Amino acid sequence: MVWAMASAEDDPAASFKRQAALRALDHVQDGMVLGLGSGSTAAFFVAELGRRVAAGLHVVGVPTSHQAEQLASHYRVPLTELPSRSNVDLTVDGADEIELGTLNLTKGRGGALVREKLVAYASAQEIIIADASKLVTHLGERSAVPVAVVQFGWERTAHELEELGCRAVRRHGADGAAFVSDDGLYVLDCRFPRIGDPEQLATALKRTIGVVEHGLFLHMADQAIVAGATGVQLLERARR
Ligand code: A5P
Repeated sequence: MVWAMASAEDDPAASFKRQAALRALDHVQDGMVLGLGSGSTAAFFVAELGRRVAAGLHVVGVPTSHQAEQLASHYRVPLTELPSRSNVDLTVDGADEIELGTLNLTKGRGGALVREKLVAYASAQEIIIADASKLVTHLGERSAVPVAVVQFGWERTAHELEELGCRAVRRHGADGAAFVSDDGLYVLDCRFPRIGDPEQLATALKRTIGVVEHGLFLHMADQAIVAGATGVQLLERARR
């Protein structure tokens, strides 16, 4: 199944998502290896990329999920594996929260956080595309932190995570069954009342046995293209 493309009619934010995605195409150059993000905003990017490939642009994509892979194939964007040594030139992906200033992110509402982080980490440049509702002052304001865990012993892992101060809820799909990621993992949505120190939390999450990866993406985004009622803005990560 190909990722359902939202229209402005059924998603009021869809036109903003599309505007941000189209602006990201300005950063694509012939010959690039591109990380292809997952989610409804990244889907607009992949669709437009496909049109440009059909018009003669030469790029090769590294998909961050089965859905991104299917969508890219649908639009005939050539694909490759994540390179073992060289970098991905540029990744364009969505996010659930973008912290103003740092451009730290929460990601993973679509459950693709493990591959998204692998590709982001391998990328020379990461651009996040989003509608303005994703901007936050502090991570955790609007989203839980998704945490991908192995299925075995997940309730014990959830308990360990709750010891860090959150409520950890196993994600379910629309059919009511437990959601299982592309890599066969459960996702626990961890709602923290407040994330005071994202670095410390990221370290604690990573240290928890049973956790494969978490949805805090710290110091990974270089730029964010954010579209809203006042137009499209390019945000740069504040360097420390
Ligand atoms: C996928 O796992 C996520 O990280 C998405 O990138 C994120 O949820 C943004 O999705 P939308 O563009 O659909 O809001």
